[in-house]
Amino acid sequence: MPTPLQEFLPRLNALRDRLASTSTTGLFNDDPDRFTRFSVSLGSLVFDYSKNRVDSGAIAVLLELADAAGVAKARDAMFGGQKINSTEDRAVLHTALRNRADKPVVVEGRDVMPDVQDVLGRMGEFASEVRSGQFQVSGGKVRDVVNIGIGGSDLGPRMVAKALAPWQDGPRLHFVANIDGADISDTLASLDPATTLFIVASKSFTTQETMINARSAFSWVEKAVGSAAAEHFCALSTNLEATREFGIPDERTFGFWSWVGGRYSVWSAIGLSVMIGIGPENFRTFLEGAHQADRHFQEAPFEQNIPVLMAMLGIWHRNVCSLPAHAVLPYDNRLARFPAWLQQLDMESNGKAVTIAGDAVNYETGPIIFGEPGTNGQHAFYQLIHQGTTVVPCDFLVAANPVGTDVPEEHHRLMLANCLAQSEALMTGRTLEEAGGDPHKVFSGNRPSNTLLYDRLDPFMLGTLMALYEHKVFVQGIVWGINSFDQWGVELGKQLAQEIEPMLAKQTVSEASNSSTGGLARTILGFRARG
Ligand code: G6Q
Repeated sequence: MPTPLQEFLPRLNALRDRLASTSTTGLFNDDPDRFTRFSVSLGSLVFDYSKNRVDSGAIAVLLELADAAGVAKARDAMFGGQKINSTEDRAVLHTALRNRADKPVVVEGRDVMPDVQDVLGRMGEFASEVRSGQFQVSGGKVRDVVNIGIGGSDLGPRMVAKALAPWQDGPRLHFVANIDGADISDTLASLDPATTLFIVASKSFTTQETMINARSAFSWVEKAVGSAAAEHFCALSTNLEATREFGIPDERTFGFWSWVGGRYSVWSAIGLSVMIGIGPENFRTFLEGAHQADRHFQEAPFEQNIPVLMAMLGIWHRNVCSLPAHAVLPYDNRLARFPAWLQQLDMESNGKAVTIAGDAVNYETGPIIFGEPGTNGQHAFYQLIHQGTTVVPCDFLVAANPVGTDVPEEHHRLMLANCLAQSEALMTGRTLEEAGGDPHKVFSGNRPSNTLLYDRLDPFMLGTLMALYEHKVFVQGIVWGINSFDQWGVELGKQLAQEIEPMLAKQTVSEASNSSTGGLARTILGFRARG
């Protein structure tokens, strides 16, 4: 049976072909109110999607598709605690972590909100004690905090910590993720073990990278402070048995639940490093910002619903216009890690080729996500975005006001002008005539973009932005009929690494399954023998 997407594609393709005869600039010329009609506000954020080559007819059909695909029902099932992550038999409830309305959220007959509030309260107390110096490690007040975690236990808190740097008045925050010993060595090189607190962030508490980094950190502290080393550790995990075995007492372990997916976990105990940095109150404001987006997603009609519109424009680009990539371009240096965070959110969630039922899909799913902050990217990969053979839809993110900068206002004004100029250049292009007959200076134009403009990047706005993208990814997963909440694609490599590592340890590669892996392993051993 065809999926709703397959059923709608002929209609959408016809609309695309009809629109191909007009330019996006032409659509603006035809409709002086286009910006007003193709933008939506949420508090002090504006989502402008007017620079996509779509008209109200195309938007209407896309929203009809969202309806037919059952987005509203699926959304209510997620918020309602149903086990929508069917391949792992789990509910998906990161929204409960920021449920500031404190409405009951029932999973298997039990309201999870008291547990959520309890952990948030404990995190708040601990964070306050660390910040005030009431909590002491062997060298006294904590001066540095190192979050050890990877994937979802790293990308969210690391991105948020950088984004909210002006709010940071606690100990300095550091993040170690990579199994490459250079990561932890370089981080520890400038730290004093006596005044450093380590947060071991791992839902499973079995992740190879995190456990080896945690053990190396422990040895480093132990060497300096002896038996007091354990005082320097706390844990964020669902696996109490393993945290205890590591030697971290329950009072310094902050739990969460199976219904919090790794890439959605910054709202849970995994956000502790951020909370220590910016304080519990600002962390709660961050949750409130996300809650605003949750309510908007639940309550706004589809034609005014930012995540639904973002998602369906993405479907238009991916499935109707066959565009393989999507760039996220924050004109905000503190959002430098936002593209990396979004890469995991989007590509791990929607990089799937089978439907929930296990059938192969015969349409495209998640795009390749990439990005860098503007204006840096302008001097790098924007060339391809403007003139390359692949059209790349872009999201521009920008704040009207700078925060916590001590330089002339001109910096921000110039950045804003650049941001607006880029989306305009992508859309309008430059004809051969305008280029003085030089084909190298021609820009095709009609290159689509959205702009997310907000008053300023603060904890509330960051929470809103992140949650809007989470829901966008969710909606697309529903339209594609895939499970956005599992990540089996990360398993095979992990398994093979476990088979390859003993070959390197034993220095014999006879068991290699193919001549490339075997050849590379032998070469590695050769290089290592030479030192
Ligand atoms: C995210 C994934 C993955 C996970 C890491 C770390 O959705 O599940 O990125 O967060 O593999 O896992 P642990 O927190 O269990 O160490």
